[in-house]
Amino acid sequence: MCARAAWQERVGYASDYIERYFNGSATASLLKSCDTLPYTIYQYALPGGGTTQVRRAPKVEFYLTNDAGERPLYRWGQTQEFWQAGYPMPPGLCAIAERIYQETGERVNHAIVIGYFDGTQQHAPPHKDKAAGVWVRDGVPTDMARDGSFFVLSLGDPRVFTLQKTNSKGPAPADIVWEKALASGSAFRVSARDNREFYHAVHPQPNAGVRYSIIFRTIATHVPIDAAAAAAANGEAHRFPRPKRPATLDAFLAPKTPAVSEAVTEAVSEAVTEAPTKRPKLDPDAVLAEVDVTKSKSGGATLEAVFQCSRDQSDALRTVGFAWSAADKVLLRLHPVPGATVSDLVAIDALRASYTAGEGVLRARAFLGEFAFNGVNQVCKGEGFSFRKGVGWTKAMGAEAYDSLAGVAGSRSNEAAERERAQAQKEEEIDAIVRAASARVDVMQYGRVGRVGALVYAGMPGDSACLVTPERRRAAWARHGMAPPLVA
Ligand SMILES: O=C(O)CCC(=O)C(=O)O
Repeated sequence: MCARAAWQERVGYASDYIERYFNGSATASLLKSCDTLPYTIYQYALPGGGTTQVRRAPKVEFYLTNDAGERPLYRWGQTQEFWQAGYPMPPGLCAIAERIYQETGERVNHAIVIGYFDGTQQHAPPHKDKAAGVWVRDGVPTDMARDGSFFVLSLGDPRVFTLQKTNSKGPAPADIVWEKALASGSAFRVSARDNREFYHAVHPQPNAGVRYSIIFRTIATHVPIDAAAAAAANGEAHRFPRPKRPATLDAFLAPKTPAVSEAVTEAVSEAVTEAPTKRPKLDPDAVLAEVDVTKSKSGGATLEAVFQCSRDQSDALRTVGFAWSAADKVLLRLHPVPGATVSDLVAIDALRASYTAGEGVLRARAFLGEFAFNGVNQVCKGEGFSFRKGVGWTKAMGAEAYDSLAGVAGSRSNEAAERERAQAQKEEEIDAIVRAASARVDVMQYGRVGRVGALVYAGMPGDSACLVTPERRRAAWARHGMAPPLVA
């Protein structure tokens, strides 16, 4: 984070607090976004066994996938049922992640938004974030990168954030390393060292108003996305019942006209803290017109597949319902229709079927957005399947019925043909490269040894420059597991 701001404070060994990280309008718009999110009550696995609901910190999780399309997994004690909770990071949060990178060099890939709706019910007991190198109970994973800071952005009514030497819920003054009511629009970077050395907490604060925090982290553990498990964890069954918005929050949502000195500070703040570079956001419609989209249709249900696109194009497509299938390395978007059948969805390869212990199981290949999930759910339910968290849509069926369903798998999918065409094209390109290299070696060889009989013989790169006989040539190519190309 920028080291020059006058309102910046050095904290602990190597942490920074910036009171005005966002200007007034950015703060108001972030606050508004946080105010409309679907907060989830996670289940926590108690150390001695059993679980409890984490009502003290309703959250919404967001992530950036890695190049393999896998999502970061940050385990802080939640039950496995919630490991897939969360959503791809929306553009507003991506822009903040980029800004953090520009300012600190840290590539954060994960953000949790926490809603503090009530001063006493919502709080964070003293703890350390689960980073490699932090002391944790046996068996607790440390998914955060060893040298990663975590970044706390605060919005709304300030809550006191405490860095403390012990994990006391009522720390003595001597235990407190630093304590501050974090201003709306502020950023607090807690360094890896300060996280290792100290505990941090947001203690209960009676009468505090609504506050949201957005905590960015760099997570080193990645797992493939499981669309069905994500839909279950994000589902209404776990929704935090939001209390009615208090009038105090409206005051934060409508930024006051700043006094003159405030306006000056704001202008400086904006100049100093403006995100230096933003990746251009592409228009998804324009991207759709540029890339090759393979469509598979059956009974009105359509599955669109995009095999090749740039990262920016992929980001744009994800905003319009495409999701990455890590297993098949393809971006997919499904449009189910109520009139479609389960067989249609299996035939276009939108759902994959398996059979265990007398039960047919259908799983989606990639994360289904809410709209597609509801459509598939309606179709499956209509044919007696029911959705089971972490598993997919299941139905008891005989082997014969299953075989007839599995028999249509992929029968209306154009993806396999497209994959074969792409593979053939790739092989043809490789052949062309080998032919060109071989011709080049021939030319060089011709210059060196002249013609031997009617043929010009090609060796392999790295072979010694001796006279190349047909035997030597064959042996050289064989060492690389290939036969020599014919040379006219
Ligand atoms: O919400 C905050 O300000 C802090 C939350 C926190 O300590 C955590 O999620 O680790």
